[in-house]
Order: sequence, then structure tokens, then C-alpha cells
Amino acid sequence: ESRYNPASLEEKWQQTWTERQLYQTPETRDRPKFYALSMFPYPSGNLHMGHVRVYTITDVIGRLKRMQGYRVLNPMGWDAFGLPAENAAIERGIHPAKWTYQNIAQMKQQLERLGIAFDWTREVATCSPDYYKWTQWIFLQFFNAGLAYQKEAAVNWDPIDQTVLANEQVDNEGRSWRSGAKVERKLLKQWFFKITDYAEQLLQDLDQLTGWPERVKLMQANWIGKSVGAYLEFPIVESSEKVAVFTTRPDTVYGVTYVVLAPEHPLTRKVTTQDRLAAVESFIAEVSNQSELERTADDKPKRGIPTGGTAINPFTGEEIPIWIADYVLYEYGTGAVMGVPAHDVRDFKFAREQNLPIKQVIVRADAADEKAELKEAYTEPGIVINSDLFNGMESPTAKGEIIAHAERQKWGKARVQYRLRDWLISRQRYWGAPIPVIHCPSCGAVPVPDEDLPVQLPEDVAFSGRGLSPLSQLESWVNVPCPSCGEPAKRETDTMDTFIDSSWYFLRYPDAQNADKAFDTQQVNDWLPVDQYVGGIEHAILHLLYSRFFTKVLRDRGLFNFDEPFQRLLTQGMVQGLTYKNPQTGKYIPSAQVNASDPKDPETGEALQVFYEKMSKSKYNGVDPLEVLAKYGADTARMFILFKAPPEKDLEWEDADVEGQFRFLNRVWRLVTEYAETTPAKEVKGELSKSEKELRRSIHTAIKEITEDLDGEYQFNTAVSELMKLSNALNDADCKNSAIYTEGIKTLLILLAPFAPHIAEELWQGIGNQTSVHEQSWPGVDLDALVVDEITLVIQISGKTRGTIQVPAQATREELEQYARESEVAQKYITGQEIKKAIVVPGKLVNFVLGK
Ligand code: ANZ
Ligand code: ZN
Repeated sequence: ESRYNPASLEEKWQQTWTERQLYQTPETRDRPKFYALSMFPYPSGNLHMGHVRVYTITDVIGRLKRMQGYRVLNPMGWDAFGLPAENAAIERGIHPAKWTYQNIAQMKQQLERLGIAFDWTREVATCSPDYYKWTQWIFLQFFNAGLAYQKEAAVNWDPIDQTVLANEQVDNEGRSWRSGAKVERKLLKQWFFKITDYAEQLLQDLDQLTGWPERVKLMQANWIGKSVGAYLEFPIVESSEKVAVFTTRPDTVYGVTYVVLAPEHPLTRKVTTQDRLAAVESFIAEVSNQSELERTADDKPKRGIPTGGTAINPFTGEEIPIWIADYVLYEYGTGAVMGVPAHDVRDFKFAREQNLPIKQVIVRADAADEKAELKEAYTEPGIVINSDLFNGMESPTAKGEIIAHAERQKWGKARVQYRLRDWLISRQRYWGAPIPVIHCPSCGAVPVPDEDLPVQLPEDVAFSGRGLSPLSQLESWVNVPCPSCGEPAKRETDTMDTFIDSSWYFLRYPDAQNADKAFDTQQVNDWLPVDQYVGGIEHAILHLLYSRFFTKVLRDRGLFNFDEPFQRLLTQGMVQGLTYKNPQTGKYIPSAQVNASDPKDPETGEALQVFYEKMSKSKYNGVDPLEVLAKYGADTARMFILFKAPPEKDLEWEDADVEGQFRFLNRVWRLVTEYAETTPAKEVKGELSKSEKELRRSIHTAIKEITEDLDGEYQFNTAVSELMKLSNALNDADCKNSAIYTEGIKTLLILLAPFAPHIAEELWQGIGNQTSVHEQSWPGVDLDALVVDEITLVIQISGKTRGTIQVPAQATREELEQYARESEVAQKYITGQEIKKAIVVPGKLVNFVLGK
């Protein structure tokens, strides 16, 4: 009997599977398709446990679906453009392309070591010209549809990386998500994608996504941020212009006591009176370096100053002061607000601080005293007061009536507003897909003709990390003739946000080698939508929203016929490691320096905090997948990850549990290798014995439970428990020479195959099979085998358990009592006494209460 040696057998099977092209996607259309997709990684160079988890989850699903008769597409690729490669070029003088491809090679090797059944013939790398040619082509689809445009915009400027960041790449404290630098504001001409054109569809179609977590759909809906209200204009006294505001509460328009402009609003300088000019200018300068969050948080003081200008409320004819304040954002709505302190929390605070009047126009329907002074903003619906024609109306009615009145008077109209903004896609960086546009002094922005794609990244550039991007410094690349008139013109030197690369990669996989098209209509109509997408919750908003947007735009260009790219979404939890932290100093301590039974800071002797937290280098709590693979093998690592927590939940890495899975696989190894040395009966002759029946029941219970655990909800952890139960049942079976035992061993290996593919294959072939275990059909449940025909009945005498008997499972209450009375146990304990009462609990016990 040989020992279980994962290292050698795993490598052997990985090679064999590759040689046999076991995981190549079938080209035939004879079976239903299943597209299993993991979010592709950024090639940082090393696989971490988060990767291991995600790819293992998708792999189990893909392997299961193959065995269930689907043709499966489970591809892999690399989200390979981006800042780190360029930073490596700046810091270490290594070209981004070289750095990236080295990392890809290394990570690919590590992934192969995990035994993931990827179809590598469809590998994509977004930094390859074969790929970004089509990213550029897609950009031009957007451009031609009027969905890509340039405008001057206040952008987030990262002073360390010297680049513009999307709002989403700036954290709550106004810092860059990559460099951590405090982000500044700067005006630049930038390219945008008009995602706002699709805001309503992106919101509505969330309803189609029945296989998505509610939480993710809610995050998307909030990001889109639809508000229904009105656009109203307030004439300015000192000029012929008007201040336009967006409000969700037109019913409060009689309560307006001032108007506020965003400091950046173009009217600001026009309405400011001479005496206020200096103060206003210095206020604007102060605000311009604050982040959006700092400006709008409810708990921050609201700062603002009067401009000296005056507006007129068209409804009341009243003159009201025009202010500017930091809590009004230029980018949202019209960049101006009608101030209603009585009914808005922020306005209330602002009015209190600035001594502006507060005028109540809505009261609670049952309000006892409408004259009482407000202690806080009243934000709920109610009855309208102090509002002329509209007095006495309920506020929802008043909303409609006031909008209608405004429309008749040409003071404004109904308006729907979204928080979603257009997507700023240009980056002043080298390592990205060049935007395929040429700027001509006479023709303007001219698209690069399709036949000239890709616009290749020049290789010979300098990386200083400062100033303009490397592309704009390369004269020979920048200067080209205009494709339209032939006169001297200049290439666009911005590259695209890498989120663009990942917004369509799932369309490329079905036909990844296609040299003539980004994708083939028939192929994508066949394979998409993705049946199961697996990835991190950190992509809940942007990547998923952008991919949905791309899908809708390309569908509208007639390139395919589906509305949504991802039918089902699984967001896997984090992998957490044991973390030691000194609460005094805030320092993290590597576990190697800590005595686990008495954790103290090795330097100061202070007691350490011990807890689980997401693995990361800076916290010294990471576990290197390669070490785990070397020590236990891929199958154990996979089993541990699947067993330790349901896939959506966070997972605490615990060596003891890894060890536990290793022992389990060793038990399976022993069980099957021992079986291989026996010569069991080929078939069952006559009726099944009692122990054969029991074993069959265990086998089919396992099939039923595991199939149910994997169908839909993917409860891998409970499925692994069922595998353990089946292995125990086989171990304990009294019929090891029976053909039923053979059925049990084979079933165990087939059920184990998606989870621990290597050991399952080794043992499967070890018991004389020629074909791969991964080519076996997923077993069906024999319902007859599940029927229980005998149960164990407990016999109690006056509440004390005295013994058990076997009885037919379908016996009635009366029969149960009869069996119990006649049992040896009862005969022995009841001698001579009278049975006062018999308590029967069907399926469980009979209790005889004895009397005098
Ligand atoms: C008057 C009013 C009265 C408002 C009231 C609210 C309550 P959402 O739901 O987020 O769309 N607002 C409009 N544009 C703004 C901007 N650029 N910066 C900051 N605030 C802005 O919120 C819309 C409400 O936010 C609008 O309705 C406006 O204040 C404010 F009792 O108008 B309201
Ligand atoms: Zn031209």
C-alpha cells in the first residue's frame, strides 16, 4: 500500500490533463452551455489566497457543470494594463511590458499548480496589441455613437503619480487609492464616456438580475442615485440671468429663504457685489481643495458667505439673498440649491449658523401648534401651510400641483436627476490603451481609421515619473498627418482607464483568437450571458456597472442580442489571517516573533491583540499559497477553502483545519487503496442484505445532499461534510466484498472529483478505470435507496432508557406499543408490575409508566 504523495501525483495529472486537452471548450453545440467566469487578476506577480479562493470556487462549479452534461467555458486572462507596471518602470528601470509579461508567466505557473481547469487556449492579456486593438475599436464605436466626448473638467490630480483619478479612485479622506496622496483639483481637457445616457436602463435592468446578491444591486442603485423632482428658475435682481435649481421638494418652494450657488458656479462671480468680491474669492480658493465628502457630510459644519446678490422667488415675489456654500456641489443637479431651512437638515444647520430666516411651510397632519418654533428640520410629508394657492394640500399632491403651476408660468419643469456622472476615461499615463484619435487644427478630433488600428504603444520611451506622460514627450509618435485632410496633426496622448479593458473581456473569450473582429456575434450570442460570475465585492459598483454599460451600448450598436452580461453573481468573502497587533503602538507583529500561548510584543513586552483580519503584507498575517501547496498539495488547499466557510462569507485561515482536510484525504486514500487490493463481487445476487441496504442509503443520501448543496446556492462547505460522512459510512461498512461497496467507492470518487480533482483522478484510475474521473457523468439519486425500512425504537420504563429494538419504519402507534410490550427488554423490567400508561413517540420511543 503506497502513501498519499500529493506533490508528485498532482503534477502528473496536471500534465496529463493538459496533454489530453481535457479542459478545452467544446466547439459543438450539442449540449446546453455553461459560461463560468472568475474576475481576471491584475498580474502583480504572485498569487495570494484571495485568488486561490476565487478560482477554486469557479473551478468547482465548472467541473460540476461539465459532469452534469454542459459544455463549459471557463477561461482565464490578465487585466494587464495599469499603474504598478509603470511605477516599476520608474523605480527600477524595467519596461512595463517586460515586467507585466514576466509576472503573467509566473502567475500562470502558480495557477496551473492549483489544478484549475482553465481553457488556456483562450487566454487574453489586455496589454497585448491583439487585445487593445479591439479596445480601441470599441472606443470608436462609442465615439461614433456620440458617447465619447471631450470636455474641460475639474479633475482629481494625484501629485505623486502625476495623473488624473476617477472619483471612484479617491477614498473617503480624499486620498488616491493607489499612492495614498492627498488629491488636488485641477482643470484639464478630458475624455468622457456618456454613461449617464444609460442611467435609467442601468437602474431598471437590475430587476432582471435575479441571480445577483441584493446587496450588490442596492449598491448599484444607490450609485446611480435617481431623484425625482423639479427644475426651477429664480430671476436675479441685478442682471437678466436666472439661477436654476434642482429640488426634490418643490412642495416647499414657499419656504425658500435664500439661494445657494456652488462656489465653482459660473454665476458666482457675476452676482457678487463689489464689496464682497475679495471675501468671495478667498472662500472659493479655500473650498477648492476639499473633497466632496468633506463638503457634504451631514455632521460637518456648513460654511458659506453671501455674495451680495439677490434673487426673486417667482412663487412669492420675495427678494432673497444669494449665497455660496461648500455643501452645494457644482457637479450635481444644476450646481445651485433653493435653501429651505425649515425642511432640509443641511439648510437648517446652515441657516442657524448664518442667521438666515427659517419659514415653515409643511406641518404634521395632526400638528397641535403650527406656530411653535422648529427645533430641527421637519423633513417628513404633511400638510402645506403659508403657501397661498396650495395651502391645505397634502405635500405629495402639492408637489405635482406646484410643478404644474411652474410649467404653466414657465418658471420650471419636472425633472429626474441622477447622481451618476459621466465616466472620465482618460489617463495621462503610458501603460494603457492609447485613445485612437488624432487632433487636427482644421478637422478637430478625427478617429483613427479602423485599418490603422491598433494605435501601438511605442516601446522606446522614457519613464521619469514626473511631468507630462511619456507619450506626450515622444515627438516622433505624436506628430502624424491628419487622416482626414492630410495636414500635420497630433495624436491624442491620453490612454484609457483600465476599467475599459475589463468592461468587455468577457466578450472576447468565446472567440479569443479572432483576428478580424473584437468578437463574433454568433459566438457571443451563443455563450453569453455569463452563467456564473465569481469575484470580489470590491467590484460591486464600478467594474460591474461599466460592464453592464458596455453591454447595453454594444447591444444598441447591433453587435449582439442580450441586455445583461452576468446572469448570476457570487461575491466571495475575504480570506483572513491571524493578526497580532500592539494596541499601544498600533504596530502589527509577525506571528513568527510571537508566542501564540502568551502573545507579547517582542520589543516592549506589551500584551498583543489577537484577531482575524484580511490577509495583507503590511499586517504580516498572510499565508503564502505556494507554501501550502508545497506542504499539503493543491487538493488539500482547495478542500480547506471550500470546507471552512460558505463562499460568500469571510474565511479564517486556520492551520489545524488545513491539517484536518489533509487527514481526510489520507483516509480516502487508505480506503480506496485497500479496496483496490480486494476482489469484490461483480454484482449483487438476490436481495440486498441489511448492511448493503444501509450502505446504499448512505451513498444515495450523499448524492442527493451534495447535488442539492451545489445546485444554485453553492454550499460547498456542507457538501464537503457530506463527502466525509460517505467516507465514514464506507469505512464502517460490513459488506466490503459486495458490489454495493464498489458502487460506494466509485461514487465517492466521482463526487470528490470537482473538489479534489487530482487525488480523485489518481484513485479512480488506480481502481482500474481507463477514462478520466472528470469525464464521468454526475450520478443521479435512486430514490428507492433512500427509503428507510427499519428504525431503532428506544424502550423506557418510567422514563429510564432500558434498551432498544429494531422495528419496521412504517409501524403504527398501536403496533409500536405492541412491539415494545413483547420485547425482551420490557419483559425483563416489567415483571409483575402494572403498566399505568404507555407513551408512544412515533419514530423514537415507547415509555411505559408503571404503577402499583
Ligand atoms: C429644496 C429642498 C427642500 C430640498 C427640502 C430638500 C429638502 P437628492 O435626493 O440627493 O437628489 N441639492 C440639489 N442640488 C444640489 C447640489 N448640487 N449640491 C448639494 N445639494 C443639492 O437631493 C436633492 C436635494 O438636494 C435637492 O432638493 C436640493 O435640496 C439638494 F425640504 O431643494 B432640495
Ligand atoms: Zn484635418
